[in-house]
Amino acid sequence: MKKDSQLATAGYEVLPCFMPKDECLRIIEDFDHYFQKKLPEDDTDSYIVSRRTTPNYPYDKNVFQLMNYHHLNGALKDQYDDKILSLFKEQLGLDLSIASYTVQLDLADTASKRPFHTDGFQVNFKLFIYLSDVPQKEGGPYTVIPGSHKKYLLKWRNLLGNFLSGNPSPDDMTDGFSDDKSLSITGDAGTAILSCQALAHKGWQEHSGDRRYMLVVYLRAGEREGEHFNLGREMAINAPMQLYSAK
Ligand SMILES: O=C(O)CCC(=O)C(=O)O
Ligand SMILES: [Fe+2]
Repeated sequence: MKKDSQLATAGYEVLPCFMPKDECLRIIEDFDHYFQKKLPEDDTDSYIVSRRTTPNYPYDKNVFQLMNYHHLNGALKDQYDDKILSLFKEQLGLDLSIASYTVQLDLADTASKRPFHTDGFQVNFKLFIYLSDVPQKEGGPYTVIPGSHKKYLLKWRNLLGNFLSGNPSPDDMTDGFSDDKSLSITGDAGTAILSCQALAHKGWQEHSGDRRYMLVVYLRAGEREGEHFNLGREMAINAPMQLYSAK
């Protein structure tokens, strides 16, 4: 594993102008169609996850995520798979595979954003691409504590604390990880963020401005290529949701 790249040392890297703005807009329109008018057909293996009515889960009530979007947009993998995998290979020396392209919508929310957390306890990676402009903190930018992927001791302390307090979200990182050490990554539509999900990270909690759309690309180890991806399927909505009018 390479040790000196920005992604390896800081845990994230920002690449402006990664996706053309017209393509970002097309994906937003696509999302809005599936979300508001006609859900993806079951046989596409694409579905929209919402935690709005999930019992005993207090977070992210205004987040909606279209999973396996690459099954609905055939061009995406051809255009981006190699580009994304070679970026991670250059930065980390790792052979990864792409598990899923997903589209995430965050409506404004200042009450239920998930706090700092890691995505599980294994090292894994995501690529985020803002599809709408996120020019300031009111837009709910992706927020990280640079270098925190290496704070092993502190992370174990959080794990233990969550266990002892019975926190149903065991990878929350609320102890010792604070906003004053964080960086909120603002950027225009098309900005990509390569991210190690062992970082303490979250969407900024004072999201009072425009809704935020982003593409979230899930990566995993190269040898897991082709494994079925069904994250959150049990929380899939079963009817379109008319929550806003188009832009
Ligand atoms: O919405 C965000 O900015 C954070 C999303 C997140 O925590 C994740 O994708 O793992
Ligand atoms: Fe996360």
